[in-house]
Amino acid sequence: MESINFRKTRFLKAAATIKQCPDQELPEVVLCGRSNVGKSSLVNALVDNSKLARTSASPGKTRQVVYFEVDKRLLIADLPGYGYAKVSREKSQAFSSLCDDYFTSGRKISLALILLDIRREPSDKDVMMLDYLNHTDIPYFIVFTKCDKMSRSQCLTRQRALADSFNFSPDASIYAISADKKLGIKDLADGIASFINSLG
Ligand SMILES: Nc1nc2c(ncn2[C@@H]2O[C@H](COP(=O)(O)OP(=O)(O)OP(=O)(O)O)[C@@H](O)[C@H]2O)c(=O)[nH]1
Ligand SMILES: [Mg+2]
Repeated sequence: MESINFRKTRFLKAAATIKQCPDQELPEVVLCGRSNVGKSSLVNALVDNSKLARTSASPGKTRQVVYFEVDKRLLIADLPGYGYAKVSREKSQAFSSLCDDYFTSGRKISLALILLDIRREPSDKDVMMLDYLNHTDIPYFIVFTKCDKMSRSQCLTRQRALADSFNFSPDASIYAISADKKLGIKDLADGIASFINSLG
């Protein structure tokens, strides 16, 4: 398998509207999930650079689609989180629709990573997102985040419970990670690389 060097990642651009999104010459991997779930932290863990994507303890940090180009092989799109209520309703709708529109804009999405906080019940929006993806041919991985907040066995129990109650596609790959403790990051990077390689 041709390896992908995630360390060779550069910031490409930030887009506030679909129109500003860059041309797609490379396959695109999209990170989505509620605000504060750890999308930007995951980007930093994957590329082994704690300063590349901006993260914050208060939700709503990423307000645009932020693109990173990895090893000239793929784009990572870090989407604004959904379900962030503290901004004005107008603004919150603008972020949320940037996320929704993203999937219906006709943009080619090679792979979606759906991030779910291992400790929390998936929100209505998470469920809608999964339903939506199950009705499209967009492949997705489920990524449980913040697994350092639980013991390994608690984590496994939680993963099983969540997989039982949610409609994950039978062929969706499931990963459990901690961006903080760098757990499961190598596995996920390998999963993304082999997926990208399989696109030929
Ligand atoms: N304990 C722990 N905290 C994490 C982990 N990943 C992210 N966090 C924390 O969760 C908070 C939110 O992380 P972000 O990466 O900014 O989340 P985001 O999904 O990009 O949020 P938005 O940009 O608002 O959509 C920060 O305080 C992170 O330090 C993790 O693996 N473990
Ligand atoms: Mg973010």
